[in-house]
Amino acid sequence: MTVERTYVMLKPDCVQRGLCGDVIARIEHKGYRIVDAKMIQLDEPILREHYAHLTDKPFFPEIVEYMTSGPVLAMIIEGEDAIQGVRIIMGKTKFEDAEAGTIRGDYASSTRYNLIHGSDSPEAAEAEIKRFFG
Ligand code: IDP
Ligand code: MG
Repeated sequence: MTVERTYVMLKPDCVQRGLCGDVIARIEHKGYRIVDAKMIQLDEPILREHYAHLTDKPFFPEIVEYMTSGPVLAMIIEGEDAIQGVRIIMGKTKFEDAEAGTIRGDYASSTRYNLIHGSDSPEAAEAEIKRFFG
């Protein structure tokens, strides 16, 4: 068990649908705490960095359109094994794999509009916290 910090981002659909309170409650109920939080408006250059593994995909322009459609709530979340733990309560990336009881399984109606980002490794968490919080 290691106390970790992870980068979590509540995406524009989560903010627009008024689901931030529910999603934050799930994160807190899991036992994690918010270390820092801020509303930010993303742009294409930062998305090209953040989603560098996806820039060659045909759907990348749709991700940019989605992720710039409104503000996101950027957060640093801390807790025991928080990187993996947040990924578990988020649910899987693909719409058809996201199980009921997870954030995406309960609220996402497509693979693209899936409400939440969470770092997928310690290396990603460190880079993403630096990217969005300096
Ligand atoms: P993750 O968010 O579960 O880590 P990634 O593969 O890193 O998944 O993808 C980043 C984001 O890009 C997803 O959360 C989703 O919003 C979007 N995305 C991923 N795959 C697809 C796809 O096949 N079609 C449309 N959007 C996608
Ligand atoms: Mg990812």
